[in-house]
Amino acid sequence: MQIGIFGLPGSGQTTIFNALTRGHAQTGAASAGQKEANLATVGVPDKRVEVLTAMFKPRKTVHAQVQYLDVAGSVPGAAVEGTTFNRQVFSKLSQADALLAIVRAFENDDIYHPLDSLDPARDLRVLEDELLLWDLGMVEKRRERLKGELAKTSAPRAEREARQAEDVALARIQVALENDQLVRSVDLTPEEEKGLRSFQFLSAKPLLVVVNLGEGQSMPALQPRGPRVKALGLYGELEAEIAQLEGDDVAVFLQEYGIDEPGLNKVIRASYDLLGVQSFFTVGEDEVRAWTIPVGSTAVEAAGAIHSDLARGFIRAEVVHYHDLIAAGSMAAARTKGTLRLEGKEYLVKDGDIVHIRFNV
Ligand SMILES: Nc1nc2c(ncn2[C@@H]2O[C@H](COP(=O)(O)OP(=O)(O)OP(=O)(O)O)[C@@H](O)[C@H]2O)c(=O)[nH]1
Ligand SMILES: [Mg+2]
Repeated sequence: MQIGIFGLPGSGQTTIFNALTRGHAQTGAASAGQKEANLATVGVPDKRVEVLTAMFKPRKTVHAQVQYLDVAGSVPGAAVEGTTFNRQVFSKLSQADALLAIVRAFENDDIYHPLDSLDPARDLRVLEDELLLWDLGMVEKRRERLKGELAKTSAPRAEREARQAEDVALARIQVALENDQLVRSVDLTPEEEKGLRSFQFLSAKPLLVVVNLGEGQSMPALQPRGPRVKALGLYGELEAEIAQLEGDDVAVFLQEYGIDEPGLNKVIRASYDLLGVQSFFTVGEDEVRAWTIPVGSTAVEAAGAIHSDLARGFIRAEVVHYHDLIAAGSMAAARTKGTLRLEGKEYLVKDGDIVHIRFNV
């Protein structure tokens, strides 16, 4: 799972990237205009994985993984002009599963704001417009080419029909974009969505808006557009400091500043929600491991996330929920209580299920 961070220059994107990844990427003037993106893979923090590790004492513990991508700040209007620089930035974002927009609220006269004033709601509109204009450019280009292709009457019928269907869907998207709506807001059939997936529309991706707050500031009002969007506030600079601390120091620091939990936990939770994914666990002497699957996945789909052989040769899944295992105290006790039970292929896996696949290939 990859989350692409973007924002206006100097909004604190790299500061928050560091907070989320415990990284040391260069921030501030020294990094301004840098074309190289920062990329880091981190384990998804999950207390349940720690508790299971203490219980099973495995040789190895593997957290679910999330990758953060931090690109250089986007200059407003650049998506329209399509400068090479911005094209590089936005095409990097196309690979991400979800986007994280950083909006500046912190005050600091020494740090340049490209729009000359602090206005988080406006900045979010500007960023959404950038995504929208990028997508509109792609739609226009593709429809222009389709026009030529549709004019060719010699093409096989099935091919012409597929192109016509594509053009119909793209026309709907174009109307939405021209009316300031994001691709996320357009109702597409599952087939249309599949057909258009290769465009990797930026405004189709779930969006998490993080307002970078200065000390003592509270969350400003925002009006994010469309569905599959969430907003939360983080004290970027503080969070980047917290991320460099170890052990007990973290709790002390958080308490001192009245922060209930590290920002990286909040961001992960919100991202999982937006992406519609959840975690299940596998446990044993060898390995305790967290896996990420879409909400609504069946037992056989969960097996497939582990290995295709497990899905192919699926017999049964032994399942116990994390809470039931903790309540029982051990696998054996959970079995006696009946909370560890056998489930079939169609069982809907829940967040926090501990799953053991019985299979035969
Ligand atoms: N006061 C204050 N300053 C911050 C905060 N977050 C970032 N800064 C400062 O703002 C400057 C820019 O931060 P960066 O994280 O480099 O910003 P960026 O968005 O990555 O900038 P570009 O990559 O150049 O677009 C740095 O000097 C940071 O120390 C914050 O929450 N409060
Ligand atoms: Mg940066």
